[in-house]
Amino acid sequence: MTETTAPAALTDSPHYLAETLIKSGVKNMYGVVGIPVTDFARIAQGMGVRFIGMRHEEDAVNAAAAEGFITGRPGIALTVSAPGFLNGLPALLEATNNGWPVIMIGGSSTRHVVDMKEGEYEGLDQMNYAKAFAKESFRIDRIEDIPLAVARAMQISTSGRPGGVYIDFPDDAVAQTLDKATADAQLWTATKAPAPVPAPESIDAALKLLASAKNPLILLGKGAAIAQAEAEVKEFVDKTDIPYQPMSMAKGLIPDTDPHCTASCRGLALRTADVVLVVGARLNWMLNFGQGREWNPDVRFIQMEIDPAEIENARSIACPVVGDLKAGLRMMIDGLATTPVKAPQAWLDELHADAVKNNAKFAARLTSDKVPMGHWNALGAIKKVYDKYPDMYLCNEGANSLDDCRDVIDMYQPRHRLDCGTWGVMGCAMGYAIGAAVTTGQKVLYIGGDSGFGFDGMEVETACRFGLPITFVVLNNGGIYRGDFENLGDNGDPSPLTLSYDVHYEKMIEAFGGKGYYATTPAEVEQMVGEAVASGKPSFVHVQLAEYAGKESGNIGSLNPKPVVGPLATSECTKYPYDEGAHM
Ligand SMILES: Cc1ncc(C[n+]2csc(CCOP(=O)(O)OP(=O)(O)O)c2C)c(N)n1
Ligand SMILES: [Mg+2]
Repeated sequence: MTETTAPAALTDSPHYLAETLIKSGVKNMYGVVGIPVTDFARIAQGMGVRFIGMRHEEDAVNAAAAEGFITGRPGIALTVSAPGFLNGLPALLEATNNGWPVIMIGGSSTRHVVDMKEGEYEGLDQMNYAKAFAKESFRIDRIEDIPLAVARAMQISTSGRPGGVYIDFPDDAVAQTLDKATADAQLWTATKAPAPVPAPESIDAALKLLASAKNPLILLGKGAAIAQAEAEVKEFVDKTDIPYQPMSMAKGLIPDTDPHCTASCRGLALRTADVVLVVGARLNWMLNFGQGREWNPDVRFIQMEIDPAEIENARSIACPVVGDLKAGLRMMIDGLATTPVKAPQAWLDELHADAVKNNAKFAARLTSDKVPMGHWNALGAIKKVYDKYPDMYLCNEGANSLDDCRDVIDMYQPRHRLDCGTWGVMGCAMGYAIGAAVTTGQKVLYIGGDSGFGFDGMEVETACRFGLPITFVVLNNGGIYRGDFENLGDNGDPSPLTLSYDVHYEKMIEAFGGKGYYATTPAEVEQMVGEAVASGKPSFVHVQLAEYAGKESGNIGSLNPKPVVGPLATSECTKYPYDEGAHM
C-alpha cells in the first residue's frame, strides 16, 4: 500500500470522497479509470478500498450491483466521463429494475464548458442523462457536499424498493480543496432507519384469505431475497405447509429440494391455486401478468410488497400488504396464533404426484449419456458438481443455457443465483461473477451460452488478474439459441444466429494464465468442472454441445412474433431436424 498524503492542513475532493465512502462502510469499488477520476481510484486504493479494475463499465456496474444484491449494501462503481459513463448506464438501469442497491460515480467534464456546448473533451450533461436510468441522480459541485451526496445515495439506493443512484463528479469539483479540520467536522454518514412495517389490518386480511383457500400457494420473488427474509419465509412455509413457487432469483431462499417447492409442478400449481400469496414478486411477463391460460380464472392474490407503486401492476389484487417483507412475514407468523392457516393435504398430494411424474421425465434427459451433448445432459453433469458445493454462487446467462440451468440446478442458499432476470440481459453474468467472488471470497460458477458469454468475455482477464475463484463454463452450441440455423439467402454468410462452432473458448483463459478444459461427454463435464471448481482458481470449461442443441429463444419462443409468409412460417430452417435439438 503506497502512502498518499494531501497537504498537511488541507484535504481535496478525491481524498474526502474516499474517506466518506470508507466511513460509510464501503470496502470495494469496481471501475475503469481515466480522466478525471484516475487519481481518485488510486487514492481510494491507497486508503484501503479494494479497487477492481475491470475491462468494461457495464461489467463494473454489474459487479457492484451483485455486491448490492448479496449484501444489501450498495456496491460502488466508477466510470470516466461521457463514453465510460454511457457504458455503465444499462447496468445501472438493470440494477434499478432488479431492485439491487448500487451507486455509480461518474467523473465528468468541466461544467460551464459542457453547459455552453463549447466542445469539451468527453463533454456530456451526465447528471441529466442518468435520471432516466436510476432512482436518483446527483451532482457534486462543491467539496463540502461530498458527505451529503454519499449519504443521500446510500439512503435512496437501499430504501423502499432498492435500486441505482448516480453521482456526477465533475473535474472542477474533483480539483477542489477544503480545510482539513472543517472537512473532518462536516463528515457525516447516513443513518439507517428501521424498516417500515405493514398495517396490521392488511396482515389480518391476508391471513383470513389464506385460511379460506382450498389450494393456497406462495409465490416467492427476488424481492424476498433482497429483503433477506429467508428465515421468515421458511418459518411461514413450515408452519402453514403452503407450497411455494420460487422465481429464478428467489431460488435457494428455502432449498429447492424442500418438499413444499413446486418447481417441478409449476404448471399445475399455477393453474389450480385459488389464493396466491405473492412475496416480493411482480405479476409481470414471466408470470403472464397473473392471468390467462396459465392461471386459475378465479385466483385471488395477496401481494406483499415494499413499494406501493408495484401493487396491481397488471391486474387486480384482493389484498395488498405494503411494507418491509421481513417485518410483514414476521407479523404473518405471529398472526397464525389467532388465524391458523394450514394447506389442505389433498392439494399437497395432488402437487406431489405431479412432481414425481415430471421428475421421472426430467431424470432421463438429465442422466442421458448421449453425445454430442444437449443442454440437459451437460447441465445434469454440472449439477452433480454443484450439489457438492451448495454454498457456491451461480451466475447464469444465455437462452437455453439460462432456462435449462434454472430448471436443472437446485439452489440451497439465498441470493446465490444471479442471472439475467426480468430483462434477459446478455453480458450481465460476467460482471455478477466478478462481484460475487470479490464480495464473498467464495467459489463462483459462471454458466453461459456461447453468445451470452461473448458479450463480456474479456472479464476472464480480470478474474485471472485478481486470482478470483471463478470457474467459467461455456455451453457451446455455436450460436444464438443453436448453431445450425440456415442463411435464407444465397451469399454464403453465416446466418444471423450462427457463431463459431468448432472453436476452443477455453483457450481464452490460458492466454491469461488460467486453466482451460474442453469437455465433449457428460463424464468429462463432471470430471473437469469438478476439478476446476475444486482448484479454487480462475478456470474455464468449454462444453461442446451438439450444433443443433437448443430451441429458438429457449423457453420464451412464444414471445417471438413469427412471420406469416415465407419459409419461417412452416419451418425453423435448420440444418438438423429442429425438434430433435429442441428437446435435448
Ligand atoms: C443485451 C442483449 N442483446 C441481445 C439479446 C438477445 N438474446 C437473447 S438470448 C441471446 C443469446 C442466446 O444464445 P446463447 O447465449 O449461446 O445461449 P443458448 O440458447 O445458445 O444456449 C441473445 C443474443 C439480449 N437478450 N440481450
Ligand atoms: Mg449458444
